[in-house]
Amino acid sequence: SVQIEDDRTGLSIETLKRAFLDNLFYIQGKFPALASKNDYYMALAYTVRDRLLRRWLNTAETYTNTQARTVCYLSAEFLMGPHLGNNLINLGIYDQINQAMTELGLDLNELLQQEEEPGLGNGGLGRLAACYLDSLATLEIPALGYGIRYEFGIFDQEIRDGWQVEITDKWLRYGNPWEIARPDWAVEVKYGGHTESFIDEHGNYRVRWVPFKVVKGLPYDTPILGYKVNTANTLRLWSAEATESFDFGAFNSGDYFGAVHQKSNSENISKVLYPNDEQYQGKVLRLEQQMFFVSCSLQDMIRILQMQNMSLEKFPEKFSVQLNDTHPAIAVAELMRLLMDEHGMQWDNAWNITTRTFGYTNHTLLPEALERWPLKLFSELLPRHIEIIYEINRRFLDDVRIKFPDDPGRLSRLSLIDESGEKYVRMANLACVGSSAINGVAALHSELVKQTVLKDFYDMYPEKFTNVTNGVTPRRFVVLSNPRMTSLITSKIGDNWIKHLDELRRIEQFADDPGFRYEFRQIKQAIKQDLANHIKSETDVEVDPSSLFDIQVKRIHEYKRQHLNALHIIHLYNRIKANPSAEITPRTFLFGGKAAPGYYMAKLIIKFINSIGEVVNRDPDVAGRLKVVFLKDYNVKFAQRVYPAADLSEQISTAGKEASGTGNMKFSMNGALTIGTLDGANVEIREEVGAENFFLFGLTTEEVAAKKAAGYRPIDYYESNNDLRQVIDRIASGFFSHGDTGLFRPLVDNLLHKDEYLLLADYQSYIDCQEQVSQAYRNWDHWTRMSILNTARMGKFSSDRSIRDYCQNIWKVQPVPIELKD
Ligand code: 26W
Repeated sequence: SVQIEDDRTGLSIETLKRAFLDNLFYIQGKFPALASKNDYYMALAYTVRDRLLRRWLNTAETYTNTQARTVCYLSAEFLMGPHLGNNLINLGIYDQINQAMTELGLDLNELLQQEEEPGLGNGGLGRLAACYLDSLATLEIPALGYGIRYEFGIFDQEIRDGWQVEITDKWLRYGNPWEIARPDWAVEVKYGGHTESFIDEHGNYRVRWVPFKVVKGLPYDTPILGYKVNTANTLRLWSAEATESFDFGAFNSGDYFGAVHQKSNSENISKVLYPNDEQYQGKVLRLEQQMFFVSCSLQDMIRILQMQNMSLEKFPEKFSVQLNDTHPAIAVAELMRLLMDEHGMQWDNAWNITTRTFGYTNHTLLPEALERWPLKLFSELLPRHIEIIYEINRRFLDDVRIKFPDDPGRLSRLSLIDESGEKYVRMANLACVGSSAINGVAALHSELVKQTVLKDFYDMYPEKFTNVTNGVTPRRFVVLSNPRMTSLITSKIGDNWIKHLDELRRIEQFADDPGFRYEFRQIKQAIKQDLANHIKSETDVEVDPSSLFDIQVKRIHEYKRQHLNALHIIHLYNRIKANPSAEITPRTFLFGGKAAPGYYMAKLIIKFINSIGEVVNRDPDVAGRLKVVFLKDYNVKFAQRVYPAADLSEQISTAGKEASGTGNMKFSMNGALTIGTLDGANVEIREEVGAENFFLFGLTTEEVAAKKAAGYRPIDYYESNNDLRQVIDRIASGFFSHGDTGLFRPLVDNLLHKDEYLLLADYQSYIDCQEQVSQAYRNWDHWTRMSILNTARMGKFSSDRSIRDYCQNIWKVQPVPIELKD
């Protein structure tokens, strides 16, 4: 008899084609003849989603039946990137789908490009959350990601006349095939108003909160499939809506306009992602967002617990809740409120449950990034939470007094309320007191956390502090983005390395094999050629794929020092101008990254790079040896193209400023060599790949601190270094700004008279190190050897290792394998 495969689960090429055409007809409502590229993308996305639903539902059922201990990752940002390609890889059906599309006369790559990525994050912190969800699912750990379903994610960046222009990101324009709304599980969140105390029927003191407004949170679920396992966890993002009950009154009293106004006001809460990275701004809407997703998520956890007939006392056994930076730190007060006010628990019991539940990850030491809310604003929006915070603080400071008697300075530094001037609520302090584990994101960073921003908390609770070095997922950032290198590696050592990245060590032996080196280099060349074609079509600039691809892609920030990279370009340019036949290793300088819309200096740096490119790219003396390109709208989709094409990865932050970095890992996994400072995870990358395979320069964290303490004078470097002076003078002269000496003056003045990030102090060391890079690249065979060794030794930086660390040391949670029933 003829076996017909099910249209929604079958994996044969014939079934995949039939299912695809069926979805095109019944979901998109199109015949192939009239279908757009987007219709095809949607039909394919639904075909893939169908194939993962069985895993998703079985996973949910298993977790429910086994009452499995679950990780809840609370994050204001999830920078997921496109789902389609990743799901094909994790389902293990990439090749089948590719063939099915080819047989239908379609190009899978084109369809993949069609996906509008959910850019619900700014940079490192949001992308880390996404990598962690991938690894949690791959390691079969029960986990939920909780966040906000922003209607507008990070802005799209355009470049006009060299300047950044922000365009709203309408990622939901054509619908989102990966999410399913769950209106049954909507919850309500309260804001404003006042509190009233009363004595309940058991004679207990209780508080009732009478809010000014109530907003509904509607959950949207996206499946997060692990790599070649049956586990499909959930990313649950909350969308804000008006509550029916709330606008009903106004509607009935004839205030139609008021009712609709109130409704759109509520929906503002999940409207847009704040585009600031490492720069805190005390905006009420931002606090409303934080409270919104935190309260929705905690209520959801309580619902899950109760649905499984578990007592509230079991909360910390059922859930381990991780706070991704302080953005969700209000959870400490909100869980206390839910347990006491909504579920009648007493303080001591509620506090015990709360502190056993949370862990807090710190992602930055920059003082301007530390969240603190003006007390007045906070109290008006969250009148009940401020009462709870005062009580937490009162009890906490009593503990401090006992441990450190007669130390008023310490008390005021540790207090949850900053009372040194205008009063503020300090969110990092709340996170520290309310959590049982506190971690930094790289070894160096975790040490600095203990010695600087959280020093007093370290003195108070040393046992809470630990390190978990960041990692990235090799599924997205190697397998999906670099299929050619993936096949080469797999042809030598099999494909176990994809789940056990340490096994990449087994390609070390091939670093000595000339044939392997040749193939490795050919692949890098081919990928560079692809990127060159892309650059040509996007910018009309021609870049030479045999030149050294020197790449810096990340958010634009003074501490990341994109302008130090720019100074090096000008140095090389000056050398050519002084001697047009100078021996210069041909280089292509590529930049990408967004600046916070209100960050003037970062936007000027973008203009600066584009202006250098305008001059350098057309100067006949340069004769194509140097090219400078700023690629607009750097995002996950583009990142996947860029990492595999790099020869050199720029990780040049001032030592002590970059908490970890994760781009550094993605580059190195793809065989780029790093030029970098001893900062963040660079330190550990260098340890792993070997000092001889890493280009190190610059001051150490201690040297930076010492130099600043001694009264750093950048102008001294300018005056004593001829080469540096010529570089700065060339900028100041208006050479890169059509003679306008004013355009870059803020940049130049800042460097000469302030230079907070010590570019001038590190300048010569950077230039010398870049010269070594240029020399090394001339011996391409040796370079390729170093490149192979970088890839081979990056096992530590798989996010699987990071997640194992979290599971063992912080979350105390174990895998729950999923069996597939129908
Ligand atoms: C309140 C404003 C604000 C917004 C975002 C302050 C701080 C942030 C983030 C914490 C910034 C961020 O993304 N930090 C990066 O986190 C990565 C993941 O741990 C690290 O690799 C980066 O070094 C760190 O800059």
